[in-house]
Amino acid sequence: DDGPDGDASVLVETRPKTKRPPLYKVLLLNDDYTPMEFVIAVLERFFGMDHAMAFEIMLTVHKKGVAVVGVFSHEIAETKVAQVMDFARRNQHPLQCTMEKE
Ligand code: NFA
Repeated sequence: DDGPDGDASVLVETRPKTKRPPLYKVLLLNDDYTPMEFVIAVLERFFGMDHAMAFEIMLTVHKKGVAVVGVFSHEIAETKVAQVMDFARRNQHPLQCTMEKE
């Protein structure tokens, strides 16, 4: 950059850098006790899935142990995790929901 002092040593941006916020995966974990129908209801209620999609993702978690159920901004992901954990606790199911940076 050729500033007021005439210094030509500072790098100048060439292409415009569009700063995207980091995204977070929301994960649902399998356990031996939470009823399948409850997991389906969670996926419909908090992740906007239709019944067929919710059934499919529930089965993936059941068989593989974990699945990504959505990708969100940090704030939305935190809200989803809190909503699922609260709903599970209120219904006395051990269902676990976590988030991780993509
Ligand atoms: N494994 C649970 C059962 O057999 C179902 C389940 C699926 C739990 C997905 C948690 C997540 N009742």
